[in-house]
Formats: sequence, C-alpha cells, structure tokens
Amino acid sequence: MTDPAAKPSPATKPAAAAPKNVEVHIAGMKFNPDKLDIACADSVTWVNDDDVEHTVSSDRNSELRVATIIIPPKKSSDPTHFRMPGTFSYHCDNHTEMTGTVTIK
Ligand SMILES: [Cu+2]
Repeated sequence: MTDPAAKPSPATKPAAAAPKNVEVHIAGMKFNPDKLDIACADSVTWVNDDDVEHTVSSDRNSELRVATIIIPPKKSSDPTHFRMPGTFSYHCDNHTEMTGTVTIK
C-alpha cells in the first residue's frame, strides 16, 4: 500500500486545538466508529469501504441536520463541518439498521 497523502513535515508546532478531519469508515454495513466526539472546528469524512452505496442521513430527532450525503462504493464524502455544538445522529437510508452519532463539543 502506498500513502498518497503523505503529510508534509510541520513547519511550526500546531496549536493544541488545531482543527482535524476525522474519518468514519463504513465496512461490513457498519459505521466505525459509530459514536464520535469531535470539537466544533473539526470535520468528518465518511469513507465507504463496502461494495454497495451507503448514505449518511440525519435522524428525525437529530439536533444538527445536514443534507443527505450519498457515498458510492469505495468513495468518500467531502469533509463535513458542523460549526455548532450538538448531537448529529444519523442512519443509512439504504440500510436503516446502520446508525451512528457525532457529538460536537
Ligand atoms: Cu447503507
């Protein structure tokens, strides 16, 4: 395996709360991790490792809502920013047993 996104060496020491992008992988019909805590400045990328399409769709009672994200097989979502604290609970429209939560502090 090659690493196409090799990190550049940091020129300066990053701040303690530097924003980061966190990956949630989808494999075997599960979100992993299915519960994620992030900071407000962070973003989330969903990576579909499965051979079928999945979606990331807000639950009805979700405090935070995003437009449904459709992720084709072996593809990734764009980094998703939430920009406010709250709980984003979501599911896959194609497989309703697939659920996850992102808590933004
Ligand atoms: Cu699915």
